[in-house]
Amino acid sequence: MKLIMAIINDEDSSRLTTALNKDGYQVTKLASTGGFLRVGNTTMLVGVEEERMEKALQIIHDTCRTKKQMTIANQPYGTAPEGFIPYPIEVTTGGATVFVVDVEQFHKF
Ligand code: 2BA
Ligand code: 2BA
Repeated sequence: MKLIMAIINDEDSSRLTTALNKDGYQVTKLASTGGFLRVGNTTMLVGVEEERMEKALQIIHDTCRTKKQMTIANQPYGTAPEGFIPYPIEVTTGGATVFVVDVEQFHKF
């Protein structure tokens, strides 16, 4: 058995849970926080039989594609230089950071 740990955007978590459940995967969703941006993200734990792992990874890949979107570059309140004009920048969102580890034991008590 393998344990998939997928760190994803909050906005993709509901769709991913639905997609995995639809294919019979059980999922545990944890609220997490990225250490760099310090904003919330979602960590999904999926325990799977080895032969069903690739399919689960495919679902994660297909559901959490990266997308480019425009946002407004903002300076923290009080630090913007006088005359600073907020400007649009392109950022990449979505995607998934995925770890797969061997499960030594699996119990349901
Ligand atoms: P990603 O690399 O796509 O990572 C998204 C989130 O996945 C991370 O959130 C973190 O929660 C998790 N993550 C990624 N790699 C990990 C690892 N090796 N171990 C454990 N968790 C991991 P954040 O830390 O808030 O980072 C958000 C985005 O900021 C990252 O997106 C990356 O594009 C950028 N980033 C992170 N650290 C950076 C750094 N030191 N310098 C420049 N950009 C950085
Ligand atoms: P939930 O996913 O909310 O599932 C709660 C209970 O609903 C499950 O209890 C199971 O009895 C039932 N259930 C789940 N999916 C089902 C389905 N597709 N069809 C019919 N009944 C279903 P448990 O199996 O004792 O699991 C309790 C909680 O443990 C789960 O909450 C989930 O958070 C976690 N979990 C269980 N197996 C997991 C796995 N392989 N990977 C990740 N998390 C798992």
